[in-house]
Amino acid sequence: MKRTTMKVLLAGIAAACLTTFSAPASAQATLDAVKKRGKLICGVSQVSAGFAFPDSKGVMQGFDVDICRAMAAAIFGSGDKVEFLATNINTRFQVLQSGEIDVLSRQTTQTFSRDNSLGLDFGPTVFYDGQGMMVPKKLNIASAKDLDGAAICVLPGTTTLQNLSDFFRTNNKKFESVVFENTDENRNAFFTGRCDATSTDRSDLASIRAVANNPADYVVLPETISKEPLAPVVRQGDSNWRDILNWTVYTLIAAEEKGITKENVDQQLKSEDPEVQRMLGVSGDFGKMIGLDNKWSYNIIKSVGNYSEVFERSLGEKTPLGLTRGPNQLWTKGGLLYSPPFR
Ligand SMILES: N[C@@H](CCC(=O)N[C@@H](CS)C(=O)NCC(=O)O)C(=O)O
Repeated sequence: MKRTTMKVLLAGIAAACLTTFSAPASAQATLDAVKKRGKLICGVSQVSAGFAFPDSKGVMQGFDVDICRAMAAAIFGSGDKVEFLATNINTRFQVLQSGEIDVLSRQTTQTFSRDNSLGLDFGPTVFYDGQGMMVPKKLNIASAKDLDGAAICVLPGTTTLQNLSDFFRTNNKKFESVVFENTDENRNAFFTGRCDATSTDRSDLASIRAVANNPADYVVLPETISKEPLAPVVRQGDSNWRDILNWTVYTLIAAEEKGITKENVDQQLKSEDPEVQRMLGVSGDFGKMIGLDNKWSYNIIKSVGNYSEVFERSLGEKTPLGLTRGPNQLWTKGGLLYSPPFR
């Protein structure tokens, strides 16, 4: 091959690599509809302390709620342009499928069958959880393996019951499930002694314990019997919308990696770090590439802060839930949180 031909070819490849692909308008259907409506509709729980619950003024607060606010901020520049629709365990997927909500942000575990049979797509894991069991302290039970024959309060339509069956079968033990329709009933039944134990995601056990009259009356047993990667969910088939969800979550993680906080984000606009500049819209056109303002990431951080701020505000050690970061720590600190590069 002649040198000039080679040069032309390489220049062509380089140009092709750098060319930004702009998606056809129809691929942005959800974003267009949300922009036209002027607000995001986010499906959340309403009964889950730390994740999604109304405060004394009726304003929704919590970790899952902040994921919704982050998306609203990415789209509209304000974390308040969001309506929260209360969903429960049984309706959560239907309201998303039917288009009543734009995104579901609600302690929902990504599993193979949910991902591949419901016409839905999961975003990045926002909270790495696992199923645990909680018992009244007075029962003096030290391990889940001591629960042979126990009555266990659970919710239907969750991953919980299948995990319990697997765990007890594997350990050659039996249990009796006492099934309730919703968290309130489940919690009350457990608090009033109708079951020997209750079992759900460990984060949810912390949330249940946090609202007990005397949290110290209950202990969470040491075993974690499953993987429960909790992730927000969108409808399948709108890749632009899924990108907005994905990169909203990645912004929270990357902002923590880079030390960008709600407080210092304005100073960070002067950062000399090229990646910070691209994230915050100081250079490049990253917002435009996904149909948003170039300040989309700046707006997310200005509105809810970085991942650590979102976590500590609702779930951290200074909250009634008192959770440590555990696997929900940055990969650089031994955890599983990792953002692809803003490049
Ligand atoms: N992560 C599991 C368990 C979810 C779960 O049990 N969630 C409870 C705790 S928030 C809940 O949604 N309760 C509210 C309700 O009763 O609908 C799943 O996705 O199936």
